[in-house]
Amino acid sequence: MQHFKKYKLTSSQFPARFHVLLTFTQQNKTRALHLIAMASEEPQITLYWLEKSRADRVVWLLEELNAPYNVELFRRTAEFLAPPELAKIHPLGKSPIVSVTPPGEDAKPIILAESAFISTYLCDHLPGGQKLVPKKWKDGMEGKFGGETEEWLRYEYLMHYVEGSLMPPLVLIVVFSTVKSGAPFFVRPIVNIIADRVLSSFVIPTLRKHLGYLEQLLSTSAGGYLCGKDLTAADIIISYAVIAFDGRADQVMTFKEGSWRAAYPKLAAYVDRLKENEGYKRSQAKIKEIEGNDKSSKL
Ligand SMILES: N[C@@H](CCC(=O)N[C@@H](CS)C(=O)NCC(=O)O)C(=O)O
Repeated sequence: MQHFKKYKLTSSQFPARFHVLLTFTQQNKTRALHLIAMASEEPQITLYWLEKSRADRVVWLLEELNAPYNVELFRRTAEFLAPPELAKIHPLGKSPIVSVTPPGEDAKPIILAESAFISTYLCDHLPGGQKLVPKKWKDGMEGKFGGETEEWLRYEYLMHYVEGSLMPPLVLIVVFSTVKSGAPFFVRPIVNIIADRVLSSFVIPTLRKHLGYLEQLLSTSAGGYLCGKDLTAADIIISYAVIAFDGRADQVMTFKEGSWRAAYPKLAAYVDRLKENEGYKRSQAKIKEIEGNDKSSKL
């Protein structure tokens, strides 16, 4: 029996968002997508999206830029890991992964991993991508030490900071919570003592430093976003972390002000601002649509 899949393509080439629904067999998929790329003279962008993952950032980025893209859906395993099929796309098997096939008959797909690199590549190439990257040089200061704008310095820093510094303590909180709840009952008391000790002596204090630091960055920003008055790709990259934190902060930490929102009001307002963004809302609708697909692994 043949399995038919539906692919939805959106195109920024048209004044209004334009949707084409195509139905074809799984075997013909690669050839069909390739033909579409050639015919439209657009690159073929595929996002390998893992449920409940950082790949949501890339959905927002692509929606923000009104870019045409396809999604391949991967469900997590019972252990909450990525399924082994993802490692066929990139050896580390982590999401997000994006493949970009340039137009042209002999074009080979370029495989991109790491959220910040994916974002930089897409902003460099997609129409409108540069609106998400601050201007680098102050006028007349091109190429000089200290000639960079404050917005650009923040942007470049944040693109490294999110995965390099902010995500590790957040991931550790998830890991230790899972270890605590998943330990067999006869060792659970000892596991809880060890996990709580690591959390309270290292992870939570580190996270408090980050929260204070982000509050300070927002206090000194020239606008409502982390780099300044405009939304940048760095805000999109950090959104996954701060929005997820908003959802569980008061369960994992205590604050003398009563709640995390009371303790860090500027950061809380920033989280709300991100959620109000039209591109973010579109990405949430798209994620619902992706998640709603059958459990057979691919969209
Ligand atoms: N530094 C990478 C992190 C990628 C990553 O760790 N992704 C997680 C999902 S949030 C993943 O694929 N986890 C599944 C696994 O490791 O099995 C990035 O920024 O893209």
